[in-house]
Amino acid sequence: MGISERTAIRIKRLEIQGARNIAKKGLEALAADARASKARTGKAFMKELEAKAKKLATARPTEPALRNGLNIVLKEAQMAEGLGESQRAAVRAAKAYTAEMKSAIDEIARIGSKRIRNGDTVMTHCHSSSVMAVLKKAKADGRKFSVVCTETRPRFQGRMTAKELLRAKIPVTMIVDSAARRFMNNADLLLIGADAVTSEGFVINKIGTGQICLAAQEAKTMVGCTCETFKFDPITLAGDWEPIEVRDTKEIWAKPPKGLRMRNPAFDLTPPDLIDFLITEEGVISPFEAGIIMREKYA
Ligand code: RUB
Repeated sequence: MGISERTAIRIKRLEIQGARNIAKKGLEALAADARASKARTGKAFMKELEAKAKKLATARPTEPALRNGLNIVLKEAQMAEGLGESQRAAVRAAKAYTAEMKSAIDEIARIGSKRIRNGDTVMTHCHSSSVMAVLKKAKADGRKFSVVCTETRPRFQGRMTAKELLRAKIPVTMIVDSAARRFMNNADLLLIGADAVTSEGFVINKIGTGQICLAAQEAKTMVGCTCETFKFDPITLAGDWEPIEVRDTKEIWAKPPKGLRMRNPAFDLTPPDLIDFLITEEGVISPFEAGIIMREKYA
């Protein structure tokens, strides 16, 4: 078993979490396997690379940041002439994509920090590395604010958020997911991450995001979504639905009573009219502009 297969298992088991982290680790794994490949011909190498990319891409279906990166690597390797050049092209493309991801999050932090004002209460859901980057940059920029984070059932990613904020010395209060509406009246900004954005501007993020955004609309609290443009999913432009991962119901209740039916979707869709702005590395935009950027980026 290669590094890609092992990484796919770790992604599936949620040992690697968050869209950005999943994409980064997935591409690093594919690059390592490409470098170490024992294939003897360019054709055999491509077959091997495609199979590994498929394992990674299907580990969690709602992850266009990973899928887009894998597609670029495959395309670059395919276009190169001969085995050695193909291997090098795959490694180069994976490195370039992860470097682009790094500069995108730095830019999002720089831009997003300005949306946090002194005295703000910022609410967040789940654990998003780009939301974390914005909050830490706002703190570094001298802003004083506090955060309310949901615990994020069933896997409690909110605990990762809380721990990271405590380490960064940003005041944080944790609430249960169902208390979000209760606390929304006192929030100035709801800041969420994204796993995917569709061509119509729907944001797909951790389950529960949609109802928290509804609570924000009711309370007239601004909603911002930190989102690198490589999370824009071109398959939606071509008409496909963004697939929503459905996880094992044991995450909800490990030993349920016999006969109980449960459902455990990992993500939900929030319509663009519930989101005031997307903070991308290209600037603050309306979610309704996602389709235009997607067309430019992936045409
Ligand atoms: C994580 C989640 C995050 C997004 C964005 O879900 O929904 O909000 O992935 O994260 P899971 P980032 O824990 O199921 O992977 O900004 O780090 O890409």
